[in-house]
Amino acid sequence: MLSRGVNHILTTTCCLFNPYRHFKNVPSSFFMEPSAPKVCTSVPGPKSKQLLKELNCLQQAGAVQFFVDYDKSIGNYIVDADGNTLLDVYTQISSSPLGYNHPKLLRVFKDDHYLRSMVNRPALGVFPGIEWPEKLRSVLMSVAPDGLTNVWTMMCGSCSVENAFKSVFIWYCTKMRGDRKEFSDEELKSCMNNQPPGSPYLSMMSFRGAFHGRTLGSLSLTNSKAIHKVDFPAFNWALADFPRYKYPLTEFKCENLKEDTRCLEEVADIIEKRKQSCPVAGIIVEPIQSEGGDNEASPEFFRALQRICKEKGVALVFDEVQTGCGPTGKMWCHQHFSLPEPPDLITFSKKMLTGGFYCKDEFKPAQGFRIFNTWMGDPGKLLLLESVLKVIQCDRLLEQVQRTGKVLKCGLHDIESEFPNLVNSVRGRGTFLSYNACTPAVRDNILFRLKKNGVLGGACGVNGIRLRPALIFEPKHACIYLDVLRKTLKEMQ
Ligand code: PSZ
Repeated sequence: MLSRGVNHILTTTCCLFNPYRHFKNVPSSFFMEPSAPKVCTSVPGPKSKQLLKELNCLQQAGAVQFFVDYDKSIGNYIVDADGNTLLDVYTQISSSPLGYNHPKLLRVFKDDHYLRSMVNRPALGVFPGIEWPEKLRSVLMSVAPDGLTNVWTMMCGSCSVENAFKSVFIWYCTKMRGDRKEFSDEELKSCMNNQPPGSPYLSMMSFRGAFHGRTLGSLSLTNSKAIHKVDFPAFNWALADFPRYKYPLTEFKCENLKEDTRCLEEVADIIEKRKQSCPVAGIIVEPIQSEGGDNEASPEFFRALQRICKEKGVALVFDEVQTGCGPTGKMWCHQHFSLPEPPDLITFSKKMLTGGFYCKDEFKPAQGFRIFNTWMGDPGKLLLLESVLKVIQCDRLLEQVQRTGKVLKCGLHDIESEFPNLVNSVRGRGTFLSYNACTPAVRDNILFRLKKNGVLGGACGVNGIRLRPALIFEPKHACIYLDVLRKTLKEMQ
């Protein structure tokens, strides 16, 4: 007799070999997902531990949690090397839009033409394929925020952020030059020695607790954890406080409003103070600070921030690498803020599968090669995104995110009132939700026990636990998460 666990793995595997068997305008539950998590060994189990030994011989693999069987993982369930099946609410650090082995995505490269686009990888900045402008229009521009008429593709989130702020500096310097269209000899000469005026004293501003990437430029904007930054030279760029709210929001309206004002005053202050020495050319902000602890700020905060940027002639970049592509219930999180006008630039990656950024026309440099690298993204990723966007639309996934998010948030509020000694401060939008544990140690213990009980979750900030399910997470998955969390917290009481 096969165990139930093995049986279901067999069922899911059979489904993988013929993934379109049940696919005709049916929503995501057609996946033949398992009906519940199943944990049969410790996680990591013996096979993962053996693989970890092998990997550690080749690199420092201290961050690896376990090894994954990507053939057997399906929908919202990740299957590890030891056959454990976990409900995945972390989804590759929030970067899987449709879960594992979605039939529509498996089909993309069965098309020979699409396969060739992937195999013959172009240097997109110099030799784009004949369909590239049309693909950018029909895929990326179909979900572009209003008013952002330009788009660039890039390899990853950090690379998108780097090139977005390079665009900001080009924009700022062009403005400063006024009618002079050419670079001066002095500028061209001094930049070759990393000196002004060619390498100008200019600053980006980011917020305490922000995460914008790990490449050397973006790392100067990142401020979530010292371990990310220590040992690396950094730009002396500007940092302001990001609001830290008290929860529940309805009880602390006054305090939180004061917090908004305090942070906004600091932003305006810093811009003024730096004006002579190292002017702020742009501000970059996450609509919800993610790695730094899922810190949210009010729509009023963001509207006021945009007003300050306008008044001071500073560009505003929204970093939607983690919040973009639907998890908050809208395509872009900043669309919750009713901004009077679009942000100047928006960076994306993760669920969008390709990195890149949108920007207003005025951020397009006058010359070629100024925003450039070899691959400038990957057309194959855009072809996958094309299918992702179709599924989001056909399966009405943004509505599903809103529905599932309500079930989740409501359930989390119930749980925080049942276990006030363990968890608090439930927050977020859509299924982009989180809560705090009472201490960092309790947070780590909750995540460890959640895994033992079949749920793969993620940490953020000092004591935060975040939910980052795929867009195909349904209310029934929310109920499984809530049941497992409740069981876990009962064990800890
Ligand atoms: O530890 C890490 O390097 C992590 S864990 C999660 C991320 C990075 N997120 C990446 C990220 C992000 O959340 C935001 C808002 N902006 C930029 C980035 C950088 O993206 P990648 O990792 O693709 O370079």
